[in-house]
Amino acid sequence: MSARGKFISLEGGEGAGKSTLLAGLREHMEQQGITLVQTREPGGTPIGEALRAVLLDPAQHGMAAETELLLMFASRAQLVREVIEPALAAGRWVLCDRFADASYAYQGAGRGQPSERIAQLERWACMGVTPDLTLLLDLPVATGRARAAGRGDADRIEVEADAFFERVRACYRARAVAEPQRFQLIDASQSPAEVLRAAMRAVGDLLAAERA
Ligand code: Z5A
Repeated sequence: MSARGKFISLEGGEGAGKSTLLAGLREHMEQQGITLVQTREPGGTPIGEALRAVLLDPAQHGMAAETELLLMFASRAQLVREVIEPALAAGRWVLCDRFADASYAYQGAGRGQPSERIAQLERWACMGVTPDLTLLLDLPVATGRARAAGRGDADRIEVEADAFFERVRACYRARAVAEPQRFQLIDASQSPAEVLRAAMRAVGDLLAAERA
């Protein structure tokens, strides 16, 4: 029987460079002989992608914070059961663009939902699945927003004010300080090549621990 796979999540604010990093990291990991499943949140399953469309649709501006939180966890519950847990159990590694930390940052710090409520949902929805490594791409809000601005229409969350994204950033950074074994904070204002190198170092450490 193959060993259980490892779970790596990518987090960060808008325009932090997660998609850019994912492409390079995936290639690097496959060169290391790692069989990989890449997915994203919200989304990653047919049900999750349908929920993502509702969650990010600017026309849904009346969405209550509670509804937003529950839909994020509905997508996550489906992703854990349909994709993440089966992949890990089969010995594959999972690379996920955002996971539960995003709910503490956006729905918790951003929208003001109590973190204990989020923790209860996490216990219920995630079946004990937590990332082995979380790569946090950290950069000033203004820099990330400027990068994302070139992309066209903002989604329902991207239209929030800078203060919302400052709270999101502060929450992510606090979580990284609270869990230094799991988080690797990467300065995302560096060049894409430097960000990739920092991520590869962190993945290399995980791989070395796995092979030891
Ligand atoms: N959300 C939530 O509220 N609660 C939750 O529980 C979850 C999510 C799971 C969708 O996320 C939204 O859902 C998100 C949080 C919320 N809303 N917001 N805001 P998403 O991850 O799909 O979308 P995103 O956060 O908006 O990601 P993004 O803006 O697409 O950013 P990115 O993937 O991190 O960046 P990128 O596309 O790689 O790069 C952006 C641009 O910068 C692009 O032109 C790149 O070429 C450029 N770039 C990238 N890296 C660099 C460097 N190093 N230097 C210079 N330029 C760079």
